[in-house]
Amino acid sequence: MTTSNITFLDIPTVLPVPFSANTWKVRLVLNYKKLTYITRWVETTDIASVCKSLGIPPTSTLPDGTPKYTLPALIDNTTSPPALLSDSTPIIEYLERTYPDRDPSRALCPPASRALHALFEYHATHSILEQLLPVMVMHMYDKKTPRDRVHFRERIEAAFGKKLEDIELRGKEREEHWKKIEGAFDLLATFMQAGSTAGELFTGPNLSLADCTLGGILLACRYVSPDEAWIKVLAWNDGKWKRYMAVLEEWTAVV
Ligand SMILES: N[C@@H](CCC(=O)N[C@@H](CS)C(=O)NCC(=O)O)C(=O)O
Repeated sequence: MTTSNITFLDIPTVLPVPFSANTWKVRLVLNYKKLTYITRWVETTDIASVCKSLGIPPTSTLPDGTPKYTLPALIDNTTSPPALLSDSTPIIEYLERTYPDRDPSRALCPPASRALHALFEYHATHSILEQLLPVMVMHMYDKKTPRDRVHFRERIEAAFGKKLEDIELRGKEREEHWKKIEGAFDLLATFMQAGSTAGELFTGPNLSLADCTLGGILLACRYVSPDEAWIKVLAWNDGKWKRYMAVLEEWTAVV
């Protein structure tokens, strides 16, 4: 049995791997830093009750004013009292502070880069991650555990005021939406090509917070929609994302 001081809370699926872009973002960091950790799998249905019982803080507030709990979350028992963390970027900043690399060129998010990373995060969330729902919602639903399917349907249908099947775009609307997403990837590829010095990643051969954000989104595409989203992404920008993912592969183990 593996013993570890770090417990990472992630969401199970019916696949052998998770598919949340936000949890992948942190898992990439745990693997990159070669930290020993165990995963506690928590179905979406149970996130609030499990986080409350463990003392993990909420990440935002629901429209009715009650606290909203999300994953990823992380417990580090190395310290006393243990560190109880939620929200992907603060978790990564904590790991960076607590387990810095001896080689400064391997820093994921030096404090001076915080504003730029926040700007990138905003862009990636709004122009890519949030845009995936209308072309991936049924793929997500199918890959959730049976219990989580019920919870997912209730939550998303309440938020959108329509059935999941009607959120999913079809025909011409779907193709136009994919073009919009492709445009966001084109923009990234253009900037990355202009800025690249050594390698496929944002800042050279080493991982940065921006790579974790983008990597999480790409892993979500690969696992949620291997027959549509991932095939499209691989074909875009002269194979840029295939090469990019080949570099990230080293940090994608699920333990
Ligand atoms: N700002 C949070 C967002 C995390 C988030 O939205 N997580 C989703 C899974 S990808 C979640 O836990 N959803 C549960 C729910 O909405 O009930 C982060 O970056 O960690």
